[in-house]
Amino acid sequence: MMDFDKVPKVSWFPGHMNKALRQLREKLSLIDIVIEVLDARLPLSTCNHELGDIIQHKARMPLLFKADLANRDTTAAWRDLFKGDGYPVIATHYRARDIVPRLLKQIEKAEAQARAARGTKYPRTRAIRAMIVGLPNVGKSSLINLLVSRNQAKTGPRPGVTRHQQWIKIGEDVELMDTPGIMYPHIETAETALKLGVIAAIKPELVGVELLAEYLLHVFNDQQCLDFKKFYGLDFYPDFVDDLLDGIGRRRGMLLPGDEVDRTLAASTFLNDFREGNIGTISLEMP
Ligand SMILES: Nc1nc2c(ncn2[C@@H]2O[C@H](COP(=O)(O)OP(=O)(O)OP(=O)(O)O)[C@@H](O)[C@H]2O)c(=O)[nH]1
Ligand SMILES: [Mg+2]
Repeated sequence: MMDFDKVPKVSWFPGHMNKALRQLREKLSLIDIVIEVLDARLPLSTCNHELGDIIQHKARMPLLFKADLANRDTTAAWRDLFKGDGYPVIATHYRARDIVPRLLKQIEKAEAQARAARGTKYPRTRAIRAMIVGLPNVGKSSLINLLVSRNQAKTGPRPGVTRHQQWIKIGEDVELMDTPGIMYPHIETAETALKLGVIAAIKPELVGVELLAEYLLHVFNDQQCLDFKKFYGLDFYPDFVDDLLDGIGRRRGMLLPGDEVDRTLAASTFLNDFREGNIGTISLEMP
């Protein structure tokens, strides 16, 4: 069992977070729907619990992204949970073929739902304006690139609104703000910091790559997800992070003078292989 007491307390600069929230509030006055990109492996910890208060009656659509890296059944359970709470949710990833039409359909549905909930009687007279928000590294830019590459037509800056805001037409009836809103997490426990570090939503160095590798090994062992043994050509299942890093380091020749394994490099390799989906698809949070 991992000892969470050794995880350093990750501190945040409130000014940083407040600025992001302030900018978000300003931009929100221009939009009709917020697409909140969540990491499918970590939907709860990548979700912003203040967002509901900020966007109020506007439509909100959770997008369980990077679903190719998560456990299929767990993602389905998360999707059902969000659905049960009344959210129009989609689970997908950047290589999914049908992503653009699915997203457009869901945006229109969500916006109609939100309008009905507000009791709006009049029909819409302009395109639906959408904005993508999410924590660092969850895939916001990849998603925007996907949407843009299908439809390069950028509409110019809108006079009288925000001067530098670009809107991208992504469907007959939907426009997307070209810059995503960056959110910051609330890190309440050491385990949350570890989870966010593992998916690189916070700088891994803030927690420490060796600690992150230890946590990831703990999760792999816990979930009996042991593909990494074969991937690294290990002839044993490591219970302890020391054995894992030693195994990876020796197999890959990550040695320092004196025949010592470069543990930081071995830990980073393990984490990168996880982030790229090379050592199994697992979820870090269960509904
Ligand atoms: N496997 C997988 N990788 C993805 C997916 N989407 C994005 N990535 C990768 O995740 C990393 C981060 O993606 P970005 O699109 O840059 O994420 P972002 O939210 O814009 O990140 P910041 O700009 O740093 O906040 C990149 O290496 C992407 O290639 C996905 O659906 N599946
Ligand atoms: Mg980005």
